[in-house]
Amino acid sequence: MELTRIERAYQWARDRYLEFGVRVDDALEQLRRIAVSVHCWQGDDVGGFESDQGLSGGGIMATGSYPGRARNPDELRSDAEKAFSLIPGKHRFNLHAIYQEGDGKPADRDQIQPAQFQRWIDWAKELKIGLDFNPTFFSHPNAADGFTLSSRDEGVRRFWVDHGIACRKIGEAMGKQLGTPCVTNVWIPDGSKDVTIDRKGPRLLLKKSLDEMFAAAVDPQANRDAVESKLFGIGSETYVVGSHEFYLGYAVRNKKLLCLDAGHFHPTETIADKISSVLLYLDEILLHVSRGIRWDSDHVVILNDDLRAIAEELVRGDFLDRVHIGLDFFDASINRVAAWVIGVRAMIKALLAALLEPTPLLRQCEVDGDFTGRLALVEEVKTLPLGAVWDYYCLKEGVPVGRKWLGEVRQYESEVLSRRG
Ligand code: RNT
Ligand code: ZN
Repeated sequence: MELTRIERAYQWARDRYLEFGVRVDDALEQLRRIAVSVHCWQGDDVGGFESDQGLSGGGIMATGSYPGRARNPDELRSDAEKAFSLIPGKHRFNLHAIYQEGDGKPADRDQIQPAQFQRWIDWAKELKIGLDFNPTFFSHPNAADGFTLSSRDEGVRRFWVDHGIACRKIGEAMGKQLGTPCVTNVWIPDGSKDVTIDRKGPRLLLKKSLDEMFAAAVDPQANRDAVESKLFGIGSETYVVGSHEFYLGYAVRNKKLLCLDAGHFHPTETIADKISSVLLYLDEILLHVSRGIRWDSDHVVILNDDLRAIAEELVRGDFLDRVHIGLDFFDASINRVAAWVIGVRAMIKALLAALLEPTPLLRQCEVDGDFTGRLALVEEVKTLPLGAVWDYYCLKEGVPVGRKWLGEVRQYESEVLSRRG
């Protein structure tokens, strides 16, 4: 019988890990408590529901035209629920301001209110999940010239400051109603394509705008502010106002969360190595786990070395309570529900692998100067039966084991997604 096969494999895996001093049941108990913030924007190619123009500007781009994109909040919720039903554990959902849902004409960005997100909040309540939030500083006429919070046009700058304040209040409402703090993450596309003379001016303006935005009183128990840096974007190759140094300094001085996006650094630079440094100076951080291929391409996250290194850092440094794990990818070339499932399951698998690592043993080798042993054991650990533990976890969490989830996504595609125009 299927069930006994999975359980038998698990028993055997448990013994194998125990040989390395690892207690698998404890690892699963810890894993169960980790909530990953699943980004809404994989479901509709970062289009949002303000208009049907889709993603525009902002230096980010979704490529592909796989059919079945969610066209409205109900479809997005239904797709997300499908994905959640195929992912073990309890997670969170991460919204952007462009996913507002009022009655009638959408409110402009500086006017949005918690009311426009009440249906999302009620949905989250029903699912017993937390929400996270993001102001949207792109896909808008006031962002057309590539400058928002650092705009030299005072009216435009003010508009975006007001948008940021409105979003923090929405985040506060989400956090209050759901009983779990909402992380509201600020990312702006501001920058320029070519030779830039004044690199200082826009940064002064951005600092001023952030100060104004964060001056508005919002309960930190309900809403946490994060700021996300970037190296470059399409159309902002030469200069990005909100660089890593800019936001690292800002976050440290103002006690904000720093958001590290895996695609926002030089291609050989990994965010895994930054975590233990920035957490010396910051209480909490946010991750945007992504997969850049040659550039910040936002490919679906898979279980590769980079992902494993991030998860290992969180476990080895005992950082799980101080790091909010968010995902950030958008691939329009494959089934979008499958993209979510693949990415979130990969993240959870990476965390499981890290929790199953015989860290004390490896650390002891290191402390003893036994680098031979350290390298040898790291290689041995790689082929321990992670898959058997993963299957058992899925079984116990009541989600499909192995590739069975794909059958469910295919069925959903033929019954639901393929009927969308
Ligand atoms: C863009 C940033 C940002 C966005 C989302 C949609 O480069 O990574 O986080 O991907 O806000
Ligand atoms: Zn990001």
